[in-house]
Amino acid sequence: MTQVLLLVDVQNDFAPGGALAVPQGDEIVPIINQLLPCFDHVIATKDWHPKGHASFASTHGESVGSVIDLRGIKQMMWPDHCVQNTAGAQLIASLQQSHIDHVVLKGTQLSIDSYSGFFDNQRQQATGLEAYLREHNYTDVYIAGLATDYCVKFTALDSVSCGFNTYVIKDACRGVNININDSEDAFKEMENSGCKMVVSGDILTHC
Ligand code: VGL
Ligand code: ZN
Repeated sequence: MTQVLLLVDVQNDFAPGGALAVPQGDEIVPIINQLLPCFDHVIATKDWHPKGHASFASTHGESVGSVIDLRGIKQMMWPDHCVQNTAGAQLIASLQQSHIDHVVLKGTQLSIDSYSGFFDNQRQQATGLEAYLREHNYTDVYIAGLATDYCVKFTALDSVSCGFNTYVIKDACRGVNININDSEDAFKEMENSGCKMVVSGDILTHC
C-alpha cells in the first residue's frame, strides 16, 4: 500500500482575483501545506490550455456560463483561464512546491476539455497520470484542490474507476458553486461512487 497526495489545479486563475476564481480557493493552500510532510509522494495537476481553447467562451463568441454542444457533449463556457505559460496557470505561490515530485498537464488539446486529471472529457486520451501511478505502484490516492464540483470531482471519479483506493480530503477542496449546492452534490456523488471522504485532521493525526 503506497499513498500519494494528488493536488488538482491549485493554480492562480482559480484563486480569488484569478480569471476563474473559486470562492475561498486560496484557503486550501495552508491546509495542503500542513499535509505535504505526511506524504512521501506528491503529484500536482495543472489545467494547461492553449490560447483559443474550446472551453473558452471567447473562442465561440458565447457568453460565460452558457453551455454549448461540443462534439456531442455539453461544454460549459468558461472565461479564458490557465493559458499555457501565463501567470494565471502557475501554481499558487504560497503552495510549498518543493514537495511536488511530478506534474501532470491537462486540457492541453485545443478542441476538447479535460476536467479529470486522468482523461479528457470524451475519455479518448489519457494524460499519463494512470500510467504514472501504476509504474510507481501507488495504490492509495488522496485528492485535494480546485474545483470540487469540476476537476476534483471528475479526477476522483476516474481514480475510482481506474481501481485506486481514492480518498477526498474535503476541507482541502473548494468549489465554483454556480448553483449553491454544487459542491455538496459533488461530494455526495464522489462518496456514492466509492470515494472515501476524509478531512485533513484524519491524516494529520496519523502522520
Ligand atoms: C476547472 C473549470 C474549467 C477546474 C478547470 O479546475 O475545476 N474548472 N477548467
Ligand atoms: Zn479549464
